[in-house]
Amino acid sequence: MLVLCGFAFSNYYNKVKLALMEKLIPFEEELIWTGKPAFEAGSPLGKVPFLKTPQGIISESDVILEYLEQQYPDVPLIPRDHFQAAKVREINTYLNLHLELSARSIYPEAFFKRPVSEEVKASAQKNLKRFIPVLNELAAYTPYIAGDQFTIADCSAIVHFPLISLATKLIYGEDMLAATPAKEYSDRMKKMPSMIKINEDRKANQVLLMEKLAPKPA
Ligand SMILES: N[C@@H](CCC(=O)N[C@@H](CS)C(=O)NCC(=O)O)C(=O)O
Repeated sequence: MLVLCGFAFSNYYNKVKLALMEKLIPFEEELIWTGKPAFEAGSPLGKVPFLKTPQGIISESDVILEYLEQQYPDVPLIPRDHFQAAKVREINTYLNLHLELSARSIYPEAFFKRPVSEEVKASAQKNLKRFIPVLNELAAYTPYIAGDQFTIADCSAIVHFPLISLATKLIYGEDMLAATPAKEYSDRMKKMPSMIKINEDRKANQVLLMEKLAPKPA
């Protein structure tokens, strides 16, 4: 049995969880926090998610998705056509490497009351202003982000967009995705049965995470 390790508040964890659920792959979940616990459990950088397989551990969400695709081909999340497959991977890369990673630098202040510098905020805003229109050019939303098939790019978009929206709203006073098709797409996709379950689990885990991060009484 596969074991998805990490915690349900993490968007990267939920990206893999969504792929597992949509591919109808049986799996278990193990709550492991980042840093020392994840490192000691076998994640090379102490990051989550990581996947325990009968053959060993795999880290990095995109690598895990590629493994699932090869090992469990029955419900494909990457088109068979090589060009279409590359276009899906292209959108997926823009979502993770450009959009989410830019927005990630403002999460400490947006979500965890840990101030970030004005330079970091300005740099993230500049990057997002550049990358969001590019994503709009690449994305189809017909009805899925890369076309008529649900793909690994949807697994990224569905979990990243709400965080990017909320973080930019909190830090810049403006949801930078509000005027783009990502908004309507996010509203639609959160009604998927798998996403309803993932969001319930996320909210329950948020309570645990906030308890864990709360300052301990002296
Ligand atoms: N490139 C990684 C990113 C995963 C990631 O950043 N996970 C966060 C939690 S959402 C984490 O582990 N943060 C702790 C750290 O960066 O040390 C992936 O795709 O799996």
